[in-house]
Amino acid sequence: MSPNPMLNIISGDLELSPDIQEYVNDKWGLKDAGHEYNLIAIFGAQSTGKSTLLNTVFGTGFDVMTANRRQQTTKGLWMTTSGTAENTIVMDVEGTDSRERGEDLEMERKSALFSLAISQVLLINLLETDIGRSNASNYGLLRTVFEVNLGLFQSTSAQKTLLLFVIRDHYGTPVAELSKTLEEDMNQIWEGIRKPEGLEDAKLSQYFDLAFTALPHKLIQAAEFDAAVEKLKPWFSDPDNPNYVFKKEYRKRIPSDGLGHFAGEVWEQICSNKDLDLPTQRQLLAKFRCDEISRNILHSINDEVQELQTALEGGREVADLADRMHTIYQTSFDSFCHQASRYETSVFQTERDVFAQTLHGILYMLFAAQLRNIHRSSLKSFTAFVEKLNAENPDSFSTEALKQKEHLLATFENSARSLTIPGSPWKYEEQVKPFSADINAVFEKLRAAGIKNKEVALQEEISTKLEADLAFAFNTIDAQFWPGMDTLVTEAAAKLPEAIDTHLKGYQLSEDERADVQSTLSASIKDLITKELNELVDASTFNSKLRTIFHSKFRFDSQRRPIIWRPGMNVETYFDSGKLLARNALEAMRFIKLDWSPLGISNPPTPLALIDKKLENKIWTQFESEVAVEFQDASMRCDQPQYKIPKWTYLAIFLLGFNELMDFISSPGKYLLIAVFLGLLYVVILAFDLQVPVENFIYRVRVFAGRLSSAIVRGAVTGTMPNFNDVMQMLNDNKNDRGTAGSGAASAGGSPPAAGAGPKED
Ligand SMILES: Nc1nc2c(ncn2[C@@H]2O[C@H](COP(=O)(O)OP(=O)(O)O)[C@@H](O)[C@H]2O)c(=O)[nH]1
Ligand SMILES: [Mg+2]
Repeated sequence: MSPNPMLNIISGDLELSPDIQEYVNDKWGLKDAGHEYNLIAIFGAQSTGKSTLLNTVFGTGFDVMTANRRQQTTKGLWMTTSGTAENTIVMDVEGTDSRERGEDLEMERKSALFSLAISQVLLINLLETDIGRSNASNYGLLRTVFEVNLGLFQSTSAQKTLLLFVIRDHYGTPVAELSKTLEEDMNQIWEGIRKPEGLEDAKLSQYFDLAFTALPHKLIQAAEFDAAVEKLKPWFSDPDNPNYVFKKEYRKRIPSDGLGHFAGEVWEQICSNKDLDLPTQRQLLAKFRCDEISRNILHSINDEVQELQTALEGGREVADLADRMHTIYQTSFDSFCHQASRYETSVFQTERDVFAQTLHGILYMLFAAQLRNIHRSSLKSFTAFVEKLNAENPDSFSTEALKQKEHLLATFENSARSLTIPGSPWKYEEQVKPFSADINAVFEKLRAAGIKNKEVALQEEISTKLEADLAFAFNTIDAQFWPGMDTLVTEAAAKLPEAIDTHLKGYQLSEDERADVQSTLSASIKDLITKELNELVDASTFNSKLRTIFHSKFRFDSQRRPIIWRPGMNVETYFDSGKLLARNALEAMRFIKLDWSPLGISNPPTPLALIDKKLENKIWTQFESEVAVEFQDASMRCDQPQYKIPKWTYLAIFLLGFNELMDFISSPGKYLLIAVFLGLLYVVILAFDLQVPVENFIYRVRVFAGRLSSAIVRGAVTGTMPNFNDVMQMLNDNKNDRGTAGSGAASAGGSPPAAGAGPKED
């Protein structure tokens, strides 16, 4: 079997190899060994068969000086693992009295320090012949070992190292006797060394255990040598062997995955001639390794965390996030504890807490992002849900919306709770609070909107009904008008509570809200009635209303039969009573005389003016001028005497008109032109809106023609035909008629007619 790879961990130029940890981890397979590995180093004079011994016992491949190469073979410190003993690192140390380095005690001291800092067992290789010779180079080396050991471990006397003396070229003298001599020599050296303050009385046995073995000369007694080596091997490989050297108490408590760093730090301390204090070094190592382990674990979870982060930044809720977060946390935390707990407990415990906090910090971003997404999507879905309720199912608004709200709140709280890493400082309740506030705000906002919608719909419904009722009520304006309007108000008010209950039952209104809706609707009823009343008394509308009222007396009799004006009828009586009614109606509409109290609205201190003086004048003047014409028309009919046209009149008309008839038959084109001219005239009248003046003109012509024809007919009957003076008189009368109409119009700008002042009262 070929030996395991070897590493020159410290070169002949005292450079430390940067590859130690790589060799430990990969080449020697000790990465996960933790504390379960052994480390042994050998000391002794040059060319005393140290490398040969290690190779024979441990199956290593250290260089051995041959007859051809009589110079120093092993430069610096070499390390490898045993092929025979499990998890055992073997270190071959350069000889100390080599020709090249001569008396380089500094190198000896550094090697001793380094070996003691990391090894459990030091093999002290010496020839039998050297024992008892206090000037032997080995003894000097051991003095160095003892001194530096005191510096290294002064504060931890419990830390022991085993010194296993291998007596080479053993021949004759019993090992026990040699051991005794060696032990005495060691104690003597111990007594002789300078001890730090406070450790003056320290004993060698507090720091070192001593063990002894002997080997015959390899070349001279080859078979005996081989047999002795075979017996020695189990000392290093069999824990059950009574001489087993790698006892736990000798361990330097450097986990295998920290050996490289530790060796580096120790070597740097040694080379810079600083005090090397192993407990401090161990703490530094622990800190270093905890950081490194933490970094590695965090690096290993980085991809997954990034992936989750990206998904969450996309606004999506990650379904199995809670499970994945818990797994990431637990696996990382366990892995940290597993690796880091091998190092100094106090450092480990502190670093474990720091690591947990780091994990909390990383996972908190996921926790917060997930909750932010749930928050957003829940609000969105809740808004849609509640808007749909408003639109499609308002009758069960509160029940359904509250149910959904509770459901979303519970889901959010569950998510927040399940995402919380136990032991983390996160307060999931603090995430629930703003969500709860937001969802409540959405609920309140959409509920208010729903109520407003319903209120508007209800208002429209009430308006439609009320407008119809008002249109009916406005038909008659008499003494019953305002009492009738009061009834309307009372009825509308009485229906409100039930209407509100029916329309808004889904919103479960509070008393205050109900009162608000009711007062809004009451106000809208008042506004509508007021508006309609104002429209009613608008000059043009109200004028026709007044005429209708006037006509109820002037055109219809008490049985509502149309009146036919006949001579001898008293037009003034009809006219005056109609005008009085109209006048009363106008008077009645001066102010709004309504009791709003059924609507919960107190009446204003002064009556609400509907018609001011100016409007009243305008309405009345227009009304009077219009009914004046009707009065004249009716009067004229009643003034006309009854007559019959005698039969001969028709014959006379035929005879007198014969020429015209003939003229028409002979040249119809002339008459056609006249017809076209008349047609054009009509179009012009229409186009320039001249109907009223033309009608007035025609009316006057008709009145004049009526008078004239009456006079002619009367003349034909009485035999006194009207003369020129009579006709002039008639034209004058006609002018006076126009004067009457003109004075009516003139009074529009002046003082209004007082009640009953216009028409003559009966
Ligand atoms: N006297 C003696 N020489 C040995 C023994 N084993 C090996 N040698 C020889 O000593 C020389 C140096 O051996 P090496 O192992 O390189 O010694 P190192 O310098 O102490 O490592 C070689 O020529 C070996 O053959 C032994 O048990 N006794
Ligand atoms: Mg050697």
